Amino acid sequence: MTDIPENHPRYRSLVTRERIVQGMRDGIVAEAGLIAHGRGEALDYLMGERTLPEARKAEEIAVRVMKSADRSVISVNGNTVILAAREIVELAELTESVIEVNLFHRTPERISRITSVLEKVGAAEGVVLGAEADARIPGLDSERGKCSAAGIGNAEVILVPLEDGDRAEALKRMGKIVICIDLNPLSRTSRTSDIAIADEVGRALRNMIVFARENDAGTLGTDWRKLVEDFDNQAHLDGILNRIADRLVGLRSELDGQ
Ligand code: PTJ
Repeated sequence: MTDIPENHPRYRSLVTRERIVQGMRDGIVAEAGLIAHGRGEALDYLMGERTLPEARKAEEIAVRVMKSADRSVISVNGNTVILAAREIVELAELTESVIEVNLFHRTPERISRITSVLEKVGAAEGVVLGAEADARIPGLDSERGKCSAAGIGNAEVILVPLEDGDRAEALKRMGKIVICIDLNPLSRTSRTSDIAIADEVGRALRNMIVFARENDAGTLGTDWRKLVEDFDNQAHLDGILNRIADRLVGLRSELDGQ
């Protein structure tokens, strides 16, 4: 790996890039995952690389929904596991969610490598789903359509970090409640989801872990569906876009003043 000096102004970002690149060399991240990461970085930059208040709110509600639903699933792909494997395992424990590996660029080797990463950071052996592919998401012809009957097939609620829009739409058609983590507030995924968390995946999951630990109110029973119904995802995403627009105007003024 390239040696990055700790005093480099973009140290964290560069180290993260190195991890993603190494993940690709190790056969965990898809090649296209590098491009997806770059797009995410650009959007994160526009947000000021911090959790916006709207995203924090969405994270809190998402945790309450995941904790209260009977069958919630966290769907994992290559980028997610390289960026936040520990967080995935911890959030799954705290919300009693099942973890399922579901890949766009699916190969048995990648499924097995991603599963191993999760097991190395604490997932119990044999509990991570995905390899069996004994069910299908109707209307989704890509490899992402292959899923586990006991996981995504049976889920009430699915958390989908770094998603492509087709699957979010197909999951909605199946009647699932979809929560996405996607830095792009304009993406089809964000617009299709019931609850879109426009935040960096690692940051989002860490915030969600804090909420999950704090939220000892127990389950909300069937009321969690009301919580989802009352969440106005479009208005919420407009709020994120307004923050980005304000930041751009602020940055331009700063530069104009120099
Ligand atoms: O591992 P696989 O085979 O399932 O492939 C995964 C990728 C990511 C290649 C695949 O799902 C893909 O092509 O995704 P897209 O369509 O590029 O969408 C990824 C979305 O995630 C984009 O909207 C990015 O802005 C966003 N994104 C990228 N990095 C992050 C992110 N969102 C949150 N946190 C990030 N670190």
